[in-house]
Amino acid sequence: MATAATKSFKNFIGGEWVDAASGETFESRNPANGETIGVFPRSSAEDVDRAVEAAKQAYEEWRLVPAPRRGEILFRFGQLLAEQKDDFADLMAHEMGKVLPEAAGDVQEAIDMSFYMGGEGRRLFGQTTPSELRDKFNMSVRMPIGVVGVITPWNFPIAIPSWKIAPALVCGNTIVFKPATDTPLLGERFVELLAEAGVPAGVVNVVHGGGGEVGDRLVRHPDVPVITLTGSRETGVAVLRNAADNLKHVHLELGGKNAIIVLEDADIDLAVEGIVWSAFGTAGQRCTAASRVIVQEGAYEELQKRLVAVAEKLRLGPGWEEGVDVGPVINQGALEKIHSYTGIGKDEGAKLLTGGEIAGGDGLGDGYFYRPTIFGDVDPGMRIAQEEIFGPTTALIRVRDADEAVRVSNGIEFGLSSSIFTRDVNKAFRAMRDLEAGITYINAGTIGAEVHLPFGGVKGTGNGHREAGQAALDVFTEWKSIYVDYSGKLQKAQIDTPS
Ligand code: UN1
Repeated sequence: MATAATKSFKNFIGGEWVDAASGETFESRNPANGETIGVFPRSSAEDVDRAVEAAKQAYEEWRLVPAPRRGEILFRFGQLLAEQKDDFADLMAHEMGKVLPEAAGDVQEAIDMSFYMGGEGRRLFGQTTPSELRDKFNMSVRMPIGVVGVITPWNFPIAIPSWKIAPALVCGNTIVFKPATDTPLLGERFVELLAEAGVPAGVVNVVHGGGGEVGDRLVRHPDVPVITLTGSRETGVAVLRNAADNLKHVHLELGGKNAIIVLEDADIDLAVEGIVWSAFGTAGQRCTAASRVIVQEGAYEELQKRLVAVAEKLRLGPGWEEGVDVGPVINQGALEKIHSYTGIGKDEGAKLLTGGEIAGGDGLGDGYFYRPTIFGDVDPGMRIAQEEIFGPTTALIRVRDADEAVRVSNGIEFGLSSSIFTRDVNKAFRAMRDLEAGITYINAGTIGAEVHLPFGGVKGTGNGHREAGQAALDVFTEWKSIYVDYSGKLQKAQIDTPS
């Protein structure tokens, strides 16, 4: 419960901290113990409209700031974030629940992205090309687009906002940012630090509140030409539909049902480590989590045995405590959903090898803790092998050979991350070619993307765009082709043919 001492926070619009027009609020709670982290404005369309207006006005000046200067602000931001890395990680362990080393990794990813995109300020390369006519110069340049609506999830509450906001800013756009309602304080701190780094008033605005009000208004607002969303497939489809009337650019990063393949020739100890890290890290709440493990029959029994033994040793607890391996899941709804999949798996006839229960007692208090859960003898078509659970649950599937493994890995609606453990270079290269996913790891789990490579997926994971890497620039810019004729004559392309 909120007490008199609970701190209240505001929206950030046009450089001012303001309440929601309605005066309504919501609370952010610590998922490990239920304590209130803060009270935030429950905003509505009116607040979004004000923020969009502020961002639209700020755009006229920001787009003219030289890109290297915009990049320098990102360098400063990265520096400030590095100095405050421990504080941010600690807050993340409390507000979102992930364990401290992973929380520090989340912050590090944002530092990396800020430096990477800061450097982009001196690149933003276009092309120069010859003209087919004499005394004429051709080039293409990247242009900013305008106000970007940024809608982010709670599972990477600092990294993912940086993936969207850093490239959008260096390209010259302005932002209206809606952080997840489960992690609003991290969103607010992120923006506070951007302002401290020198981002001018109105260039980045924060509007707290739910997807139904704030998100939906952003998606439909005629003055927000770009929407970038990381969320569920269902939300992504709705966003795409609702943004269609305004022909918006929509960048979507949606679900995953990622698999690790383990072939008989693999280093089994290494594979077990990779599976544990990918399936149970962040309590399985990553788009890139390994929620399926596809094992060649000769390695199946051994791998299952070792995996279960390691999983049972994992320590659950609050993310900020030393020695904890798995923190809580984000909220009651998530806990119930994860647990319902345990029931579904059992009903489908899969064998529950370990876990499958809500964990309590022993210092776990009122937190939302779920035991690392492994199902064996899973059929590739079962719901637990097809649907995104977003929790610490993984499914072991037995296959005959590498070809069947790749077929099973591909046999889902998503296509984000994929992995294969093998010592056979031919099989590894075939998997690199044939796995239907935006990301493939060889002899590593399904998580661990780095900021300078494109991040995203094929099939139901997205709509063809990528964030991070150079690919992110395509989301936040439009190409302009420029023809400069210095001949002093009217030269007609395709018609005049100079010798
Ligand atoms: C996500 O799960 O939404 O590769 C992002 C990884 C992290 C990013 C995950 N660097 O798992």
